[in-house]
Amino acid sequence: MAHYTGLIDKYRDRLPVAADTRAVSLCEGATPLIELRNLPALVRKKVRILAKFEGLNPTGSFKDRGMTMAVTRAVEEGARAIICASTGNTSASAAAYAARAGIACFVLIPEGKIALGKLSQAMMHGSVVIQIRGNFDDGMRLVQEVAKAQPVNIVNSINPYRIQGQKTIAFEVIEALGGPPDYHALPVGNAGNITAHWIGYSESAGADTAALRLPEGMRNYRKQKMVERRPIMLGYQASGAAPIVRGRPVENPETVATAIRIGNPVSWQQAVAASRESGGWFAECTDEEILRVQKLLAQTEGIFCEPASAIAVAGLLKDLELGKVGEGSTIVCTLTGHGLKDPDVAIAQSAKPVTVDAELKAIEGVIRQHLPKT
Ligand code: AN7
Repeated sequence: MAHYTGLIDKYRDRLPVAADTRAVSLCEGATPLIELRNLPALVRKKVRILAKFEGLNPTGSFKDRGMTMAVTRAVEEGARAIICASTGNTSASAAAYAARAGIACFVLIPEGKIALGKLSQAMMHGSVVIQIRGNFDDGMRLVQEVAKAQPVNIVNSINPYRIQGQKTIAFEVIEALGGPPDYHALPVGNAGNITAHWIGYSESAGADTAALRLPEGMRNYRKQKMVERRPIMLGYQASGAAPIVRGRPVENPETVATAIRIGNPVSWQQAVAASRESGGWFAECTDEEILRVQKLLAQTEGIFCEPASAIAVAGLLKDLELGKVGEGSTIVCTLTGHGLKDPDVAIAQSAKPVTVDAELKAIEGVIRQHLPKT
């Protein structure tokens, strides 16, 4: 078997790159699809839930799928620098791929509102980190303004190459399952990812979609029908940052899931089109629900995702309980980012370490106290 060299090389004929385009890649993609073993029984539902664990990408989130495309194209176009606004993961990914490509990277982040792991990545990869006294939506607006006058290439998901790279997640799910799932659940922040998922599924089904906004000159990769149908898309937002659920922008979004602390998503219309065409819906989860399920996944399945990612499963469990998703279904949940991204939130909600003297007796005491009863 050939050595895996990343999603551009693998899906070259389904992506807007030339046969000889040299990919800027960190071998992103090919993430595992992990069947949940314990959670369905725990909630007493006869369903098959699979986690597409995007936290296992090179920088720990799904953003690498879009970033390999965006940076590859930026380099081809001769860009000297890229720029993005970010709640954290886009900045981490942009910083890494810019380093790989040997170009400069500027990231705008909301001061004090990005997870520590993500900040450490943007800094360590040598990007210029600009903290703004404002939120992601302010940053997004500023990036678009500044790119009009400065020689910087925007790598947020308004860059169509980002969406093209991210659509490959649907290709991988179809390959792994031998077809689409019945439902696909994921978090919705700036709404690029749900749009990309739907484009990937639509292309695989040989179907058209209004979610696809093609810039001039870009091919439509809708091909021969490889699968018969598309899944129902379930998009979940945090209650304090749920503009699409509410039907209006949220001026001051707030949630513990800082990755999706977004009040006015750029791909709002495309996401609504995707959801409608699929027969799906948007719903919300509270911070408490998000954190409860993040911990549940970590402690019953061994899967440590970040809070924003856990909302895919939290929302699904609610919709299972409501009977909106029926028993017998197969559901894929995209776990968008790794739990290590946000150590503060993880530590704050976990049992504290016990400190004892370095003596056998003390250790035995702790073991006796915590050993499961036979
Ligand atoms: C873990 O990094 O917007 O709906 O600037 O980091 O495509 O925005 C992150 C978004 C879900 C939402 N899960 O995806 C950013 C940023 C995680 C994320 C989302 C994000 P979109």
